[in-house]
Amino acid sequence: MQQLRKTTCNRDCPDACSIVATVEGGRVVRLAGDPSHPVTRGFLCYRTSHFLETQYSPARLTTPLLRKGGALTPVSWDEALDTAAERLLRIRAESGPAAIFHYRSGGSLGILTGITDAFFARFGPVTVKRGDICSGAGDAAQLTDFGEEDSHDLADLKNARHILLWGKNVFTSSPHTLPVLREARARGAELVLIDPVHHKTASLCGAYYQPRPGGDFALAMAVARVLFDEGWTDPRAGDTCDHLDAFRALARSRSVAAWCADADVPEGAALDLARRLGAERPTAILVGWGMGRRTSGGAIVRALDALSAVSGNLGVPGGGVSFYFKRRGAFDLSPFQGQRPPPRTVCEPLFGPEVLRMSDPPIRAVWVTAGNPVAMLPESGTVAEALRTRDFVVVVDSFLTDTARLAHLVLPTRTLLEADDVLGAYGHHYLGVSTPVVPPPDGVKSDLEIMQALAPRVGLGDALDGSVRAWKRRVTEPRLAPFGITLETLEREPVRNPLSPEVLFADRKFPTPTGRVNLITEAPPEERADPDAGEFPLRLMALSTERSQCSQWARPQEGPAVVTVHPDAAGGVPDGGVCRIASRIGALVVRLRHDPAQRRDVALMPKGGHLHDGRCANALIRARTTDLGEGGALYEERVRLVPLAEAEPAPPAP
Ligand SMILES: Nc1nc2c(c(=O)[nH]1)N[C@H]1C(S)=C(S)[C@@H](COP(=O)(O)OP(=O)(O)OC[C@H]3O[C@@H](n4cnc5c(=O)[nH]c(N)nc54)[C@H](O)[C@@H]3O)O[C@H]1N2
Ligand SMILES: Nc1nc2c(c(=O)[nH]1)N[C@H]1C(S)=C(S)[C@@H](COP(=O)(O)OP(=O)(O)OC[C@H]3O[C@@H](n4cnc5c(=O)[nH]c(N)nc54)[C@H](O)[C@@H]3O)O[C@H]1N2
Ligand code: SF4
Ligand SMILES: [Mo]
Repeated sequence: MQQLRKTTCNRDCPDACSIVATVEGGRVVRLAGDPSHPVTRGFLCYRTSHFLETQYSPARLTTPLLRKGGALTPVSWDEALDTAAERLLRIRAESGPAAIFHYRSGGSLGILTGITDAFFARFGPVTVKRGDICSGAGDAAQLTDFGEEDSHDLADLKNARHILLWGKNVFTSSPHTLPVLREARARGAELVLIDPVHHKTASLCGAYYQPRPGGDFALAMAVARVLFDEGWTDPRAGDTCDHLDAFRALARSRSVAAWCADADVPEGAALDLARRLGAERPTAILVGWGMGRRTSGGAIVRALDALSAVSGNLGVPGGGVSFYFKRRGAFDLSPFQGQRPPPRTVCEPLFGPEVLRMSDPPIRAVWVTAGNPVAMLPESGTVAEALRTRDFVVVVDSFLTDTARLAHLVLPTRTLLEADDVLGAYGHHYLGVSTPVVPPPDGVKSDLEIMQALAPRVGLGDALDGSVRAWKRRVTEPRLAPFGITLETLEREPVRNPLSPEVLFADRKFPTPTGRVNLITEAPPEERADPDAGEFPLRLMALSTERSQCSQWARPQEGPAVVTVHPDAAGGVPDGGVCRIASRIGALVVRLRHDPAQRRDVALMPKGGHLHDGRCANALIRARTTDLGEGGALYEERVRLVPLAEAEPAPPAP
């Protein structure tokens, strides 16, 4: 007999879909989107539609693995947890808790994954990460400008006359925004894409501008200059914004033509965007997450914040500059926080170099929760070296990832279909509950179960005890009960987070120190003539692909990774040909694809390729931070293509 069971997708994705699983004889046989969910609307993305191959993959880990005599060897949970407890206690006793680094990433956005934070806050506090590889620069930009970070309701897009998709690939990275954009367009809204990379989203838009990578700051200044020169700014901007004069002076420090030349767009682009923002508002700016991942990423997002503010699009229906939906806003995270601050932090994008460098005490143990830093953090070779040289590395995952391969202990955990958790979304305001649609295989535990089993072994007693339902209640009900929302309500139907307004800043109050918008007043440092530009003419942009969730591919990958360039940038390598792509720090053999719609100064590659099979873009990318928020400047690395015949010998495997 077939049964339909619902859960919420916990992947690091803006959409947090409601999934309907068809279960037959204890096995999931079909996955579909929930037609009754207002955002999911009955469809799933490629990667989750194809998840059953992963769920039932023979590569799935179902027993703990402990390194013995060099090899990872299956052991019982008792042996695994006793070993973990003994090693962590010994390292803490010998070197102090700062010698232990707990690294948690976004493999599950379930709120209860935070239980690992609770464990290490009590066991230590230990060293934790700071900054954010994903959205550090954009988060810091919005908090600096507005004092708060959230977005207009997705449905508010229907009130917009223009929607600017600024550095955003909705087809790939947030497919459930698409129906809303299509509806807005059907009601007359005009859509514009601004992205150095040509992608399918351009087909949805009436206008498309293709600036140089990072040219957005200059383009935004050109737009601001037109707004001021044409008198299209909001007369109230002086009341709501600090530093209006300095911002105006910055925009006027160069001509529109000079700014546009810097951005590498026609002057008409600035006039067109200014008209939409100023003369024909309301205009919503949807800021993509990718744009912040560059050296000047913080300044770029701050410039867009300023454009929205001075043009009168803040706080009005159909306006706003939406970057991130406050996905944790409905939850009480205090049970995961410790009494004392962590003794020190590792900057996430600099994971490899910092872990190697830290002393007094050195990092001796690393515990990895829901992340694959070897594949996903820049300078993969250095991250791998940092892990390979620690005394004790624990990785909790469902698969033997590039990171798990380097561990001393691998603990098998649940997949998204077995998750038992609550979550919010960063692309809309609905809350969801994950409920296992099938039980996990024997021998597999959730992060909650692992930490609850480890706590008494390290002297934490019952500090983390409680059933998963009790934990779900503990995090949801403090903030939601006042609105009459219980766990049962969330389990019954999609509930919109009542704490997030439909229109952000409608009261024109900003929780900054002055209560006003903090406009940017300085340009990011001029990009000096890049000494590498001659030797490495292309900027490598390793971007999301619909075929995978970061390093979690829907299907196993074979052969060289595909790199896409403009035919003029191919250096004579034919479409479909194999060549080498080289940066200052590494090289990979790749298959080239020609695309005349791309700029001549970029090389595109999927993010998330695995290091052990030579497909990992991060093996080429140096660990560098953004101007604000300690994000990763992931899209700045310069590369060149080298035909195989004249290629230098392959660099040693990392
Ligand atoms: N299929 C799939 N979906 C995913 C993911 C995945 O791996 N696969 N990853 C998920 C994750 S982790 C996140 S954070 C989210 C968001 O994931 P992201 O991949 O960050 O998605 P976007 O917001 O579309 O941002 C990417 C876009 O930013 C553009 N961009 C980069 N640099 C610049 C620039 O200098 N200027 C401008 N104007 N644009 C620029 C890129 O060309 C690209 O089109 O999506 C999630 N969704
Ligand atoms: N070059 C380049 N690098 C990038 C990016 C880029 O655009 N270009 N994008 C960056 C971005 S936006 C992000 S967010 C990061 C993402 O980096 P990561 O968060 O490291 O990404 P994933 O590869 O998805 O790794 C998550 C792991 O968690 C595991 N997992 C899933 N569910 C659970 C669970 O419940 N518990 C535990 N313990 N594990 C679980 C999965 O099996 C998977 O191996 O990568 C960044 N890296
Ligand atoms: S990964 Fe994103 S789009 Fe795909 S099912 Fe999950 S939440 Fe939906
Ligand atoms: Mo991300």
